[in-house]
Amino acid sequence: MRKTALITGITGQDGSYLAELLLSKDYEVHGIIRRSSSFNTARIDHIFDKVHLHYGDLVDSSNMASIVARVKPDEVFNLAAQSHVKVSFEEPEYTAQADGVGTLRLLEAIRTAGLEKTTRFYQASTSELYGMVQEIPQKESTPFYPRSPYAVAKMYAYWIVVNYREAYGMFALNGILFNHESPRRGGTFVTKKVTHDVALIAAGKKDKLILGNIDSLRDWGHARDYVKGMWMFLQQEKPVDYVLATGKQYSVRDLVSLCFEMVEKPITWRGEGLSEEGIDEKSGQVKVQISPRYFRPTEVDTLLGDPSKAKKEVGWEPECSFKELVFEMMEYDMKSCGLPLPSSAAEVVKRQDKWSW
Ligand code: NDP
Ligand code: GDR
Repeated sequence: MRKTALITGITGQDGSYLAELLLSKDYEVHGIIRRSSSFNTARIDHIFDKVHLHYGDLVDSSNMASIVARVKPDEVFNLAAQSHVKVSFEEPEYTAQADGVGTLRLLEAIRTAGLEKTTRFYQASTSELYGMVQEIPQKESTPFYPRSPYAVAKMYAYWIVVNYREAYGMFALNGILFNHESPRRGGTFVTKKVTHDVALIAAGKKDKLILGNIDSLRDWGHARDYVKGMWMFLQQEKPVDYVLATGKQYSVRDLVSLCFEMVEKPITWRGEGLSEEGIDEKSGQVKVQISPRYFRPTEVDTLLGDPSKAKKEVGWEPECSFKELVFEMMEYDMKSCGLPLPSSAAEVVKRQDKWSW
C-alpha cells in the first residue's frame, strides 16, 4: 500500500529535503503552505507537480483539523515553526502560538479525526532545549534549560508529544535535532549568512562581514542526513525520542575562518566601534566586524550532541562532515555569484586538521 505523508513546513529547508526523500520512497506527499504576498515555494518548485499542497497555518485549529481529516495521513512530520531564535525574542507570543500550541493543535486534529491509533507523528524538537547546558555532550537524558522564547515554546511541544503518546497510545515522538544546514538554509541563520557574504566578498560585491557572538559553539550537520533520520524514526516498532547530531563542535569563528580559507582571502577581526570598515587597502585583508545588533538577550554558548542512541537503535549516522557541508554551501553561493570555488578548496576539505572528522 502506498503511504501518505503530511509535512507541515514543507516550504522550509528540512521540509523540502524530506519531501524529496519521501517521493523517492513512493509516498503520496501532502504539504501545508502559508499564504504569502510573494512566492514562498522556491525550495520545492522542482517538485511542485509531485506534491499536494494545502493552505494552512499552525495557529488555525479548524484549518488543521480539516486538512488532517481530508488527507488521513499515515505519517505526519511537524516541521513548521517560527524557527529563528533571535526573532523569538521579538515575537515571543506568536512563537509560542506556532511552535508550542501549534503542535497541540495538530495532535488534537489527529485525535479528533479518530486517527490517533494509526497516524504516526514526528515532532521537530531541538537542541535549543538544552540551552544552558547541564552536561557535555548532550543526550536524550540531559536535563533541559531553555534560553529563549523559541526554546520554551519547543519545550511545551516536546512534552505535549510525550503526553499524547502516554495518554492516548499515539505513535508520536520527538527528534531532538542539533543544528543542520545546507545550501537551502534560510539567509538569516549564521552558516548561510557567512557563506553568502563570503561569496559576495570574493566576488568584490561586498567588503565586510558583520556578526554577533563568534565564540558560540555549535554541532553542525547536513539537513539531508537529518531528514533521513526523521523518516527512520517513524519506521521503528516503538515511538522513542532520539538525539541527532554529529558529535563534533566548532565555533562561529571556525566557520568564518574556513569559508575565507576556501576562497583564499585573508581576514582580520575587528571589534565594535572601530571606524575603519571594509577591505584594508594595504593588506587586502577582509574585516570581520562584531556588532551587538546580532547578540541575543540570553545566548546558548555551547552545544555538542551525542547521537549514539540513534546510531545503536536505529542505525542512523551522519554522512556529511562539517568541511564537506561548508564546501557544498560555499560552492553553491559562489556559483550564485557567477564564480567557481578555487580548486584549493577541495584540498582544504581533504587536509587533516581541527575541522576534520
Ligand atoms: P525553516 O525556517 O527553514 O522552515 C520553517 C517552515 O515552517 C517554513 O515552511 C515556514 O513557512 C513554516 N511555518 C512557519 N510558521 C508557520 C505557521 N505558523 N504555520 C504553518 N507553517 C509555518 O526551518 P527548518 O527547515 O530549518 O527547520 C524545520 C523544523 O525543525 C523547525 O520546526 C525548526 O524549529 C526545527 N529545527 C531545526 C533545526 C535546524 O538546525 N534547521 C534544528 C532543530 C530543530 P514559510 O516558508 O512560509 O516561512
Ligand atoms: P541557532 O542558529 O540559534 O543555533 O538556531 P543561528 O544560525 O541563528 O545561530 C547560531 C549561533 O551563531 C551566533 N551568531 C549569529 N547568528 C545569526 N543568526 N546571525 C549572526 O550574525 C550571528 N553571529 C553570531 C548566534 O548567536 C548563535 O549562537 C538554529 C535554528 O535552526 C533553530 O530553529 C534550531 O532549533 C537550532 O538551530 C538547533
